[in-house]
Amino acid sequence: MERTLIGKLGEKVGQEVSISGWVDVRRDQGKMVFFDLRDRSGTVQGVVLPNSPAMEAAKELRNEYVVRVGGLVNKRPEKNVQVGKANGDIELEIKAIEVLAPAEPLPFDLSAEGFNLDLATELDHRALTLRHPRLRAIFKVQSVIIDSFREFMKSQDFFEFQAPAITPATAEGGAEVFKVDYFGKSAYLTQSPQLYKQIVMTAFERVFSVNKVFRAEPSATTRHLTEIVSLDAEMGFIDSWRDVRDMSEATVRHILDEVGRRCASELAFLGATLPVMIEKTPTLSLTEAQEKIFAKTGRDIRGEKDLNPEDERELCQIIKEETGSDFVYVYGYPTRQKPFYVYPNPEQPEFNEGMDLLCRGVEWLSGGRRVNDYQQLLEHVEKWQMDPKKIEMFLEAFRYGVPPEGGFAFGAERMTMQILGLKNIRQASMFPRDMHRIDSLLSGAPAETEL
Ligand code: AMO
Repeated sequence: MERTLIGKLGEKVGQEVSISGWVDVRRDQGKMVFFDLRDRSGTVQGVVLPNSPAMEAAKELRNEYVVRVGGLVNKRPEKNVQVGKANGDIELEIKAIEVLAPAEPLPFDLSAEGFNLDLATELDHRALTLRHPRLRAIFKVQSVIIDSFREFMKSQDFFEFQAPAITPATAEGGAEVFKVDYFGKSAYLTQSPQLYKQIVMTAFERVFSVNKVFRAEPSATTRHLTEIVSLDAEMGFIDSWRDVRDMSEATVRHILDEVGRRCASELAFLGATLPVMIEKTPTLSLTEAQEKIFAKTGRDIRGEKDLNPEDERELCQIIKEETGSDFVYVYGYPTRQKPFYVYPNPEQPEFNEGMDLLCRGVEWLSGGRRVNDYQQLLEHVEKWQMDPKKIEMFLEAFRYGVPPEGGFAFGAERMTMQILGLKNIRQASMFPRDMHRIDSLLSGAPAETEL
């Protein structure tokens, strides 16, 4: 008999069906055995009655056995209906069971209610914990974030390209880069598709990419990973960095709308509320942000080159209280604080036209206007003490006419973590990498890596 998906069983009341999936939970009650059965479309309760021909086979089933089950879809009696639960009004009377694959006894309780692992154990057993509804919900939300980023970019006429992972130079500067032994020569794992998205922009005008990027973050924090999914965009013919801000705001707004629309049950299950994006997200210069924090808390960070995590948390709190917005843009960082490609403000060249978007106390996104004048780029390359030979491919594009341009990028994991209110970014990465972990803990790593 053809397989019916569990999510479609409601349409088959009174009919014999065949379903395939996993044993989610087994419950023995007197002479009857109950199973929750699970496939990609949902779960359903099945019952094996005492005189059922399936009783013999039912005896050997444990959680996570893979089975093909034949039976009759029955309406549940009124008193047994579970209101609001998918398939809560039906039950499968099981008449035949075929084991497709057995499962060893589980090392922990994987049931929806009983699952209660510390993060390190959850990560050590990702191969199993991924099956839990909480984890599946998190990664469903993440896939909608990435999908809706793509959809929005395409709707705005951005062209998708694939950026290389192996690069001859570091785009973002700093020491946070993995060196690769490349046939005896040195190369790097890409920190960002930055230079490539700028090159590709010169051919296609509006471009985006969904790429793995690598950061050799030497510390273990709750918001840093060494491998992330970077959602990048770059656009030509802007008048100022504010056009980039507006495009990034519209992108985030679309993503939030789509997550709200397509993940309502996941958000409810995870107890998450979407961050509030008001009509126009508050936008402050770094100096204004520092003044605000000083005025509100008395903590004087005026003149600092950047906001630290505490400043970011406080600024978000202040903005939330003042405007109701969970988001705030901060622009105008000291020019030398940011990478060489960021455009200095012509009126105040010591500050640049770079920006960050913060939400719920954490940076989600960076971007801004770029230097598009070749001579100015060369000056920056010299000032930032970079080797022009290593970025010759990038420089070549800028010798041949590049319009005023800018772009932005955000990390899919940060966004997932902050939308869902997760405490640790590792929960928002299916196979997180940090300085202590590649699948399992690296030798010599401290046992406690939950920071
Ligand atoms: P930046 O370095 O700020 O900017 O990175 C952009 C966004 O990527 C995320 N992110 C991280 N998430 C988790 N762990 C990390 N180690 C990590 N590093 C970065 C954050 C951050 O806001 N080329 C510029 C972007 C641009 O100007 O277009 C860049 O890479 O969400």
